Amino acid sequence: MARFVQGGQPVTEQSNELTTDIDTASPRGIVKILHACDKEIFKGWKDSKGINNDVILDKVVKIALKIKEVLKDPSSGAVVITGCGTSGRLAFLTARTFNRYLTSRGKEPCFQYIISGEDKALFTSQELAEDDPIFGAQALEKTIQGKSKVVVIGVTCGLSAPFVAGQLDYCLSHRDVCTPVLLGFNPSHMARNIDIQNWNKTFLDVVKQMEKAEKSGAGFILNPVIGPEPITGSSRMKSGSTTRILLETLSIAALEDYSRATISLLFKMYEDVCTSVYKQTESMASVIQLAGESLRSGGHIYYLGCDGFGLMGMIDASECVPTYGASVDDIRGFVEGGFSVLCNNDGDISNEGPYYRISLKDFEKDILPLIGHNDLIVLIGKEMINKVDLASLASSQCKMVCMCFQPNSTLCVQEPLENFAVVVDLKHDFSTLDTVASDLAKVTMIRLLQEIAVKWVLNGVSTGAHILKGKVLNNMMIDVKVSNNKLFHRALGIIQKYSGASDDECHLCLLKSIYNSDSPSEAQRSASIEDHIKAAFGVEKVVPKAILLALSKSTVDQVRQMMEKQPIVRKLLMRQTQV
Ligand code: F1P
Repeated sequence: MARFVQGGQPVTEQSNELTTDIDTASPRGIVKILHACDKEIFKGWKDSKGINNDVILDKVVKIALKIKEVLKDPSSGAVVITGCGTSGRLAFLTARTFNRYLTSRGKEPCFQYIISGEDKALFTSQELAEDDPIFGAQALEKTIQGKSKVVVIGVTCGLSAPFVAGQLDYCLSHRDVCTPVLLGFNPSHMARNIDIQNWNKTFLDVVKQMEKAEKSGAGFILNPVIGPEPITGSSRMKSGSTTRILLETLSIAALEDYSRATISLLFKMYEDVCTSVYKQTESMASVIQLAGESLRSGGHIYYLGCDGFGLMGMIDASECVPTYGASVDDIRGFVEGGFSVLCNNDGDISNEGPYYRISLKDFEKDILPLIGHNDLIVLIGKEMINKVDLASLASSQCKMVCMCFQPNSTLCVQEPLENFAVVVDLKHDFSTLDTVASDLAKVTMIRLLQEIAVKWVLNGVSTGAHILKGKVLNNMMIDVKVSNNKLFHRALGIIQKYSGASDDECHLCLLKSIYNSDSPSEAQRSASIEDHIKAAFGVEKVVPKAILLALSKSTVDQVRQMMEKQPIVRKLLMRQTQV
C-alpha cells in the first residue's frame, strides 16, 4: 500500500463513501447528501457510535466537573479553548458566548481563547502559524500567567496541529495548574506521527502522554469518531459542527451543573435541529443554485447578520479561501456593529486592511456601491431586513435571500419578503428546553442552536456553490492551498490518488509545481516542508498542476498552457484519465 493513500489515512482525511458523486449531484441532491453525512455525527460511522454514547457522555461529565471547579473561583482560574483555523474560530465564539453568560449572571468572565496567527486568523487564513509548537506553548503560558487552576481544551480535528501539540505538552509538564483536554475526531492511534520541525515529538507522542494522564484523571481525550468529511479533509464541516456542539455542551453543563441524562438530551436537541435544517431541502437547494450561479459568473456572495449569526457568516466565508482556493472577495461576511460587538483579544484591527473591515457600515461604504446583478446577498435573520439599505440593494438587481427563524411551526412570516428570491424558513420547536433549562440557559441555548442551524445552511451554500463552480472532483477539493504541514501531506495524497504515481514521483511533481521548474534545484529539493509552504504562497493551482505533471509527463510550461485553455481542472483531468 502506498504511503499516502486511503487505507492508512486518519478518518478525518479519508474520503466519505456517501459523497463520492456529490460533484455531479443537483443542488437538491447536494443537500440530501450533506444531510446523510451530518447524520453520522449523531448516529455514528461504521463501528463508531457518534457523540451520544456512554463513553463520550462519561467524558463530558468528567470534563464539565473540572470546568466547574475553575468557575468556582474565576479570578484565579481560566478555561482556555485553543486551536488553529476553524478550530480557533470556534474557540473564540465559545469563549465569547460563555463570558457573556457569566457576565449576565454578575460573575467574572474566565473563558479565554487562543487562535494560531492571532486575531487576524479569525477572518483570514494564517495557516503557517499552526505548525509551530513552541509558539503555541508560549501563547498559552502568556494567557494563563498568574492563574492557579486552568482547563485547557486544545482543539485539532485531525489530531495533528503542532501548535496545539505544544500547548498540550506544556500542560502535561505543568500539571499542578493545567488540566489538558484534547478535542478531535480521529481514534488516538491515528494521531499524526510525522516529525514536527524544531521539536522532538510528534503529535502521536503527545497523545500517548495524554493517554497516560487520562488514566489518573490528569487529562482527557475527547475524540468521538464521526466519519470522514463530505468534502475530503474539509474539517470546517462535520468536525467544526461537532466541535461547536461539544464545546457548548461542556460549557453549559459546567455552568448549569447538568446531569449525564440532560447532556444526552442536549445532544438530541442538536440532532433535532440538524433534522429541521435539512427539512428545508428545497429552499436550501435554491440558495445553492443562486450561489453557484453567482460564483460561476464572477459575482460575489455576501452574508450579513447580527451578533453570532453575522460571525457564523464571516467564519463560513473565511474558510472558503483555504478550502477552495477561493479569493477573499468571492464570499465575505459582515456583522452589525463590527469590532464593537466582537469581544476579541486584539480589539479593532480594521486598520490591518480591507478584509478586516467587517461591519455593516463597512459593507455599505465599501461594497454596496459596487454590487451588481451577479452578486448574491444572504441576510441571516429576519431582523436584518430593517438594518440594511434594502432599496439600494434591490435597485442594484442583485439576488437576495433571507434566512428566518420561527420558534415553532405555527408561526408564519409576516413581513413583506417579496424582494427575496428565496426565504429559508428554519422552523424548529425548542420547547424541550423548557424541561431542562433555567431561563438564561434557555435563551442562550436557543441562540446557540440557531447559530449551528446557520452554520449547517451556510456550509451547505458555500460548499454547494463551489461544487457547481466545478471546484470539486468526486468528493475531493483538488485545488487545495498548500499552506501548512497537514495540507502539504494532503496535497501529496491527492496527487497520488489521481495520478497513481509513486511517492517519490508525486513529491517531485509537487516541487516542480511549487517552484515552477522542470528540474527543481538541489537546494529546492532538500528544503524543509516549511520552506516549500512559503514558496507555494501565491502560486496558482499548485496541486492540479502537479497531478497533470505526474499524469501527462508534460513540462511545467505545457501544463500551464493546458490550464490556460481549460481552467476547469476536472475537465482537464477527465481528458487524461477516467475519473
Ligand atoms: C486546523 C485547520 C483547519 C483548516 C485547514 C487547515 O485543522 O486550520 O481549520 O480548515 O484544514 O487546518 P485542525 O487542527 O482542527 O485539524
